[in-house]
Amino acid sequence: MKTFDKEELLKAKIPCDETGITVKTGLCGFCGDACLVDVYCRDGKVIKVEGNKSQPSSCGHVCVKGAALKQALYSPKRLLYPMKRVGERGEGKFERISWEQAYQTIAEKLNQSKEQYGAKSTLFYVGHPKWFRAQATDLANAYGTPNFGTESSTCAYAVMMACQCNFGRTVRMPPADLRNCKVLCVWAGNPLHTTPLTRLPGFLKALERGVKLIVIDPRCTPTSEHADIHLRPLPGTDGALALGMARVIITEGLQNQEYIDKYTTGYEAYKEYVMEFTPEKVEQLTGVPKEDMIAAARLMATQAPCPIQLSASPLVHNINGVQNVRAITLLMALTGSFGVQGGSMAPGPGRAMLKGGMTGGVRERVHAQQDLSHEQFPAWAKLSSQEVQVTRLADYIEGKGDYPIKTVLAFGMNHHMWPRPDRIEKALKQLDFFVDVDLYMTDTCRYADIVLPSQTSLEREQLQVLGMDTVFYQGHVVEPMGEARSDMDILAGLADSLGLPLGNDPQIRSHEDYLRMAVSGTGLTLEEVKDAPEGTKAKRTLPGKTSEEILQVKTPSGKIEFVSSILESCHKPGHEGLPVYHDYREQLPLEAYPLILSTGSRKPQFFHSRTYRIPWLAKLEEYPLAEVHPKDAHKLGMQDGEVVILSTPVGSMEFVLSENSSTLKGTVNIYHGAGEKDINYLMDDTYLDPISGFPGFKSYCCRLQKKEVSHG
Ligand SMILES: Nc1nc2c(c(=O)[nH]1)N[C@H]1C(S)=C(S)[C@@H](COP(=O)(O)OP(=O)(O)OC[C@H]3O[C@@H](n4cnc5c(=O)[nH]c(N)nc54)[C@H](O)[C@@H]3O)O[C@H]1N2
Ligand SMILES: Nc1nc2c(c(=O)[nH]1)N[C@H]1C(S)=C(S)[C@@H](COP(=O)(O)OP(=O)(O)OC[C@H]3O[C@@H](n4cnc5c(=O)[nH]c(N)nc54)[C@H](O)[C@@H]3O)O[C@H]1N2
Ligand code: SF4
Ligand SMILES: [Mo]
Repeated sequence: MKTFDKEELLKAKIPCDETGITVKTGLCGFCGDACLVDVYCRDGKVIKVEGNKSQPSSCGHVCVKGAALKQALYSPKRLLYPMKRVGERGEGKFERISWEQAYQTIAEKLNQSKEQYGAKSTLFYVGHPKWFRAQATDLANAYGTPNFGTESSTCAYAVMMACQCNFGRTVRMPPADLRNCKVLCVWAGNPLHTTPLTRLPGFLKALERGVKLIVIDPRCTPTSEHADIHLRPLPGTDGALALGMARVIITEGLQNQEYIDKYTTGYEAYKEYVMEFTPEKVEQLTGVPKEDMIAAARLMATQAPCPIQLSASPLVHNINGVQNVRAITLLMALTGSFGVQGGSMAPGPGRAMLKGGMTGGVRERVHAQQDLSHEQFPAWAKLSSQEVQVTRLADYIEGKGDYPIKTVLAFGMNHHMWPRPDRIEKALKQLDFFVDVDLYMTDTCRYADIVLPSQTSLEREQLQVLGMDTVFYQGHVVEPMGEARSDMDILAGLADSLGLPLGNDPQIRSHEDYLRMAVSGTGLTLEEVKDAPEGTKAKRTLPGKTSEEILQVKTPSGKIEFVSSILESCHKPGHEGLPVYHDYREQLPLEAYPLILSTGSRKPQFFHSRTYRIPWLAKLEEYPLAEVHPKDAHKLGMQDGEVVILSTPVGSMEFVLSENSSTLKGTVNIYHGAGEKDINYLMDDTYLDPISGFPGFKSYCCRLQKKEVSHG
């Protein structure tokens, strides 16, 4: 057998005594999936990251972003020390300070701001990192402001609002019973790219079982390739499609009348309304051939229960988003697919849960009715998880709300996530005081007065429930870089310097207190989970639920509501009780901007703004491409790779044209978050769903023009 010398072993990164390379199990924190990964370390540094074979769901794989964790960890843009701004806002000139100085200054400024303008003029904000939202809400409460907001102002909550209108307060995003369904409908989701390791295995197993698959997506994706029926509506017309399918089901007598009679209310009004959506009208509105729509409706109803799997964002990135998602999910009421085995929100055993939850939703906010979005978005106030809707951030800072925001304390704020980052940049310059806590010196940090360095998932201790009831503890895989601290330690430090409590039972004074509190939900102690590197079986799980329990829904009427009493009680335009279809195109200047612009459909290698700063990943697509169907490109006389000018009613920017036959004709697809090249600079920040306040990211309008080449 050939033997290898040390150099060869090192080059191949082989873990053994000779190389000193060890493999530790870590949690990748790049996206929300938190997969287990094998982290190869040498001399205390990460040298490579691979998939972990013990995790059943990932089968030992890691996605492209997880594989680049090393570069994320050691990026030269990492924040290593607390810093204070010494240049102009936005200029990016900072000077190192100590943690004590930072805490002291922040406490002084926050107290000053409270005295001068009142507590509510301070906004607390948490971006994508979600695990400490509850404690951030606690701090906002203790300080006295109702203005606590998060990245969920454009993600997930609008879907939850729609589901809560239909199925009651506790139903957020009903999961599909992939183990038992005979037919599955994936409506606007691409799990093969977006939740590759958590959702994908269940999805693929369902396909192996022979489940019939309906995919509803304007584009062709790896997910739609598995579909028995793939409907390709024009973006944002899904409400009309769903109502049309409902009409087919009802006119053909395929609805589950027994279920409807027993568990729902408002059916007669709904039945009357959907009759407007004839197959011809629906084809004309959506572009979906009527025969295909009818076939999908029949499959859904005859093979019911049929769970409809939703994702957090594409459908609600539309100005009729909440109503469209209501129309879609009500198909599950019509077919008796909600709350039953093989449908969605199926009965089943309980699972282990860490205490404290993901969102601030577990916390009531102080003076909630005084938050800045209460008046404009009453349904958001009634249904969302106790937050202020912050999409109008620029307006709020500029004083266009009831009162101006003067101070912002943010964790992971990325102002590129909203429409018109340019307006937000201008507004951030007007703040009295701004703190941002991040892993990197981001574009947003450059506007802050103080920036604080936070730790990545590999640097901090973490807990995760694997499968149904295995609690996994990850210690520090590597020592924290520079003086970076865990967000929880930072929150606790801020609370201390402000003399405010963080939580009631128990008070949290450190990251470790937080871990102790979180693990207590599983009946285990921190010591017990620390002693078991492979994970520990929970001693406590949530109680399982029966179908009858699930179907005692918590709407005001106690039934599944075809006519939403919560929306009706808002007495506002667009808040109809029925899932009314309003066509967004009526609001757009389509003559001048005839192409439908859809932004932000996910790519496996990108995660919003953050992957653009990681060389391995950024290189895969250096500038966001404007993807169009080849036939559209030819019509416009444009070619793949050509630099073109894309204009919307807001402005123009250059993009590289990409001919892509998976794009629906008449549409342009662009990814978002790319710093100066961010498509959000061209999105209108008043183009919002009146119910949720979500921007119409997935269905706006644009035109493409050739770039004049100068021949000088
Ligand atoms: N790699 C990667 N994964 C991610 C993210 C990421 O940035 N990168 N982001 C995470 C986040 S924050 C989210 S919210 C999720 C999103 O997760 P997904 O929803 O699964 O992903 P998207 O690509 O946004 O949208 C899925 C599909 O919806 C289609 N779609 C767009 N508009 C419409 C429409 O109007 N109607 C219909 N029927 N379909 C439409 C798109 O063509 C796309 O193929 O992904 C999460 N996972
Ligand atoms: N045009 C368009 N715009 C969109 C979308 C779209 O589809 N199209 N999608 C929207 C959706 S669904 C979403 S979810 C948002 C996503 O928007 P964001 O969540 O704001 O996007 P990220 O780029 O992930 O930025 C999060 C920031 O948090 C920092 N961060 C990461 N981990 C930590 C941590 O542990 N602690 C701290 N303190 N900071 C951390 C990152 O470095 C980054 O600066 O974008 C929205 N914007
Ligand atoms: S899907 Fe990829 S980026 Fe997300 S946690 Fe898993 S390995 Fe990390
Ligand atoms: Mo999202």
